[in-house]
Amino acid sequence: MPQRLFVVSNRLPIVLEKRGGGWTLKPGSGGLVSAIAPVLSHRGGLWVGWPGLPLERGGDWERVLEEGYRERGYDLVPVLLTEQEVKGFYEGFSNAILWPLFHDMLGRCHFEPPFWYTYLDVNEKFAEAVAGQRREGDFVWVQDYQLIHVAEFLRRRDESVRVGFFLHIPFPPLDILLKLPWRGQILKALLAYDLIGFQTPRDSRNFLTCLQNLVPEVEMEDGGAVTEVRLGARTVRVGAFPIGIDFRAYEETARSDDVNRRVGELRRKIGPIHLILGVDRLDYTKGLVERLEAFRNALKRHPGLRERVVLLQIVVPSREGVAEYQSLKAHIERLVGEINGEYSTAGWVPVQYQYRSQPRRDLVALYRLARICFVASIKDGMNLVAKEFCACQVDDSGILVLSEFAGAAAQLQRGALLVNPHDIEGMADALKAAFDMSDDERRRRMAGMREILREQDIFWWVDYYLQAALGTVPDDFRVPKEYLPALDLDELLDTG
Ligand code: GDG
Repeated sequence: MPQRLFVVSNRLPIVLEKRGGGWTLKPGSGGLVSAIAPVLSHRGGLWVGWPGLPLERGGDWERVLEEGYRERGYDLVPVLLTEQEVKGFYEGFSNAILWPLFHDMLGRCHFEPPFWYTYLDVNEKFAEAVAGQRREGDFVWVQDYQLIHVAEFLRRRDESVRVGFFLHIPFPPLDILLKLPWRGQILKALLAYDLIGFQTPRDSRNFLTCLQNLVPEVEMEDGGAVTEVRLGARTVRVGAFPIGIDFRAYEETARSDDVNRRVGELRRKIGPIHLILGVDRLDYTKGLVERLEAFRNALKRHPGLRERVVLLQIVVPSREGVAEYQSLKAHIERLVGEINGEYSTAGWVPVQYQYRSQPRRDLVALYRLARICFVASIKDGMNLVAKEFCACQVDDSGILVLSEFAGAAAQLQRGALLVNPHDIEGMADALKAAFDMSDDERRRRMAGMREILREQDIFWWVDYYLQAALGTVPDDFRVPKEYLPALDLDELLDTG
């Protein structure tokens, strides 16, 4: 009997909706669900998470949840949260403290003590839900920053629990982590895991440096892909496991008749204009303002781009209850208006802006149609949009302009045009370089990126993480090299 797997994430991988008198249940979308679901069905297991809306025990929804998932070979275990808990734990500690801090945005943190206590209470609730179902030999895999303390609460009940963690967002450097009033508790909570997975070698290094400096008693042994950290009786393994996408599924959809038809329709509508595409959740980490400024700068300094390119920026509504996100939306909309006011001509509007989620088929058609995908994150754990764009470039003809501070830069550094999102002119010049790039170079770069992403897809990621957690990391595991820009020595030495 294989060991059962428990996946624990803030949200359950479903969408539960009240329709008329009853409930409907839809599977959640996204690579994580499609990669983990087969492993769960095969090993047997459970997915523990919040259903995403305020619910009470004993309602019809419970039957719908149970029946909907019986045939899938694994169970869903809902953790119910009150409105006050959602405010303190999710909107508060998770999204107004850890999210901005881990993205190096100290100024956006609201270090309010009540958020911390609610975070602990809710993490304990999640741990209780796991403990209630766990049997000896099961492996518990906790996902992301909302649930850092789950292992600590689990170990209080049973020291022998086997539990791993994966952080989807970046881990900050020492000087930033030090600002967190609860830095010691967070580090201690992470040390309760058996395996900690980060997106990139840089995140893993940041974590290890924090430990070395703040807990000098730790011993570390660098084992290549995985570093072993020892503190007293505990051994914690730490490594970088860059998350992938379901590459083949994207590629297949991009080649489908349906998408071909849609691409044809869109191509007829836009004519010979080159499409620059941005797709992001509304978030200050995604560099939306910087991207618009860079596009404006490109139109100003490279007039040859006028009437030849359009920036289509799709922004998916997110965390709409938070004031910071509302003012970001207003800022973006003002900029779009300004750029269009300055540069539009009869028949050409330079920025198209859509504030809504797109059906997946339409998104894939846009990924395929775009000549340039423009990702300008100020900081990003990985950035799946960059990878999805490459998977959909089945003709190898598009160019990825990618922020150096997206985790994806480590894997895609040879193929993408890497940019610093704080360097508006640098980004504008990269757009121009992308526009002028020869067919050969475009194809060579894209083909290289597609090869990496095809191999290191989401199934590879799940497999390697679980192998590292349950056995050993195979010898052929290739850790991506950290990306660091090569500065020009002549410029550095030029004292002028
Ligand atoms: C976190 C980390 C890390 C977007 N617009 C539409 C749509 N999407 C889908 C994309 C993509 C996902 O949303 C966004 O993923 P990202 O990776 O870009 O960003 P986060 O949501 O911030 O994710 C990130 C990730 O976790 C995984 O570890 O990469 O760094 O921040 O899959 O396709 N999907 C549809 N319509 C849209 O309009 N259907």
